[in-house]
Amino acid sequence: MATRNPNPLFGKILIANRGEIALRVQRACRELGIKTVVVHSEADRDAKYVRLADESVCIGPPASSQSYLNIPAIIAAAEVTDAQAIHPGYGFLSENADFAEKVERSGFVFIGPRPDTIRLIGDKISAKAAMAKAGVPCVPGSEGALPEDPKEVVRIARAVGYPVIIKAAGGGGGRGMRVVHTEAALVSAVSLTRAEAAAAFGNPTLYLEKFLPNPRHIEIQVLADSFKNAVYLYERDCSMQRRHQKIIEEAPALGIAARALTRIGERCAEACRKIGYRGAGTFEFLYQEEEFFFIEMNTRIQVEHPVTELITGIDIVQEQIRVAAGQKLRFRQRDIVRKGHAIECRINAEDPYTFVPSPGRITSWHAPGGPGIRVDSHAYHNYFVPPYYDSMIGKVIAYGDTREQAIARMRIALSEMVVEGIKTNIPLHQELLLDEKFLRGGTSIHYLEERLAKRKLAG
Ligand code: MV4
Repeated sequence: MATRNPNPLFGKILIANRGEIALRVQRACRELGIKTVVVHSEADRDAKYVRLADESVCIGPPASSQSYLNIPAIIAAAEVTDAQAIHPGYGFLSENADFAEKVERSGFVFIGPRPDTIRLIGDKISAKAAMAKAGVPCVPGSEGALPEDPKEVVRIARAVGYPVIIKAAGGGGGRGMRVVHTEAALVSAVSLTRAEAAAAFGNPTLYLEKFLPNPRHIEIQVLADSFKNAVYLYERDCSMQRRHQKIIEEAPALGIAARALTRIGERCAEACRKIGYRGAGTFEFLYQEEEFFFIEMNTRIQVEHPVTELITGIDIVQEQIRVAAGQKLRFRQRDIVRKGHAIECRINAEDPYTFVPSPGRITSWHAPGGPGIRVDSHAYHNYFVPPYYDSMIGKVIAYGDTREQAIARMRIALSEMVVEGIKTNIPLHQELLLDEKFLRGGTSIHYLEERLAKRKLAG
């Protein structure tokens, strides 16, 4: 006979991730009175968050392909520990529809959308078609996949108007894209991108969009339950990025009219209802000249979720767990009030000038604190940053009544923070927190890279 589960949510959740998000999910579970199982690789065996969990299971060697991406090992760990649900965190298997399906077929709850939804959204062409149909404004472009016939492709690009961008249906997050400025360059660019897409994603399907030269990256956080209730938790500005890696995120986004935000937020929530979305999700938009253009959606919890948590007071990870357990959303749109300003700096173990990863032992660690400061990190004094994974070792999030106060608190926090033994990007953050254009706000997705190019010349 199965053991009785007195928790109306879940008795035990398995966390199929590592690092700061494994700790973050663990904290949400603990607050909800849910026991945790952490799976880990041999490289993460000694991490403190692994010890903090109620149970831990080593699922393989350091290489992700053999541990954090090892579906049979993760499902076996859930079976032997008698977990009821699996939280995938971000990255790794979090947006893998086959994983979600296997989790559910094995009798566990996948904390995320239904596998079919992940599949629909994972294909960028079907995602865009679904969102356009649901009334979300999209970047103008090809209707569906690009045909094989080069003449047809030329006709489509002409109708859209140059410059255009060729994207892979299986891509996303900046992989498998190519900008084309002239008709003369189009056909060879398409065949090149098609070959790359086939090799990288096992899917040669492409689509085409009007290329927006200087947009901001604004995303809308949504939450939905299994009863077609959906709300939006406002926006985040994630334009400060390098090579598709965000480094600073904030909410609210500066200079966007409240009416425009309400309109786009409502469109996103309505789209969730229409496609029967469940869980937390993020609609990614390019924002240019007062207009939002949908590009893709993420079906996972995101790294930058804390900025939204701080301005709304909603614990997004706890809500993910609640709706996965079949509960109704506990609030309606009008209950969600946004207050103040939050900024997140991602702390990476890397050289702040060359961006070369800097794994190794942290010989000294002091986390900042004080009013309005939140630190989400699994690192500690003597922690060894393994070389096998992403270089992010934590996030500092500053909250204030105003953007100026949040920035001031972030500056103080980073000046207090001590990380020795490895290099970090804290000096880069400190530079940006004094940058005139950043302080003015509303910089585009290209700003950081342009600024870094100038720094190189000056340095
Ligand atoms: C675009 C674009 C301009 N026009 N699509 C890059 C990541 C992927 N999510 C979509 N991306 C882009 N799509 C059109 N039609 C520019 C980018 C882009 C970008 C977008 C968001 C954040 C950073 C970026 C950096 C370079 C290019």
